[in-house]
Amino acid sequence: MKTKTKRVVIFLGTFALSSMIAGSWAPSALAQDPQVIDITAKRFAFSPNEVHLKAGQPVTLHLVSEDVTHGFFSRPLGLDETIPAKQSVDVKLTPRTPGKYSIICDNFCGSGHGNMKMTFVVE
Ligand SMILES: [Cu+2]
Repeated sequence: MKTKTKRVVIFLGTFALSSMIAGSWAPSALAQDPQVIDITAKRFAFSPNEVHLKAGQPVTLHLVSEDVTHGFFSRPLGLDETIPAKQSVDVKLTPRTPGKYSIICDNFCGSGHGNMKMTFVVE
């Protein structure tokens, strides 16, 4: 009986300690790692088509082309990337000014190329 009570106390103590560690460490670790946003380019669309970002918060854009070479261009955001055919490229971005930004494919990729765009919404 005594041993069982001891075990319960140890169990609860361990649980409380791990909760405290998780509570104090997890949020700061999350705040330090830039958020990774996966964006896929494929004739003639980006997926997802709209991404929401927070002003001042750094993100890493993981851009993947599933077929041919695409562009990823937005003058106001300072983006001018080439995503090589069937490859990926990582781009760091810290948007500063809230607003809606269009990103276009600026590398001719076929007949629907002119409509290949997506939106970043910076809040
Ligand atoms: Cu294109």
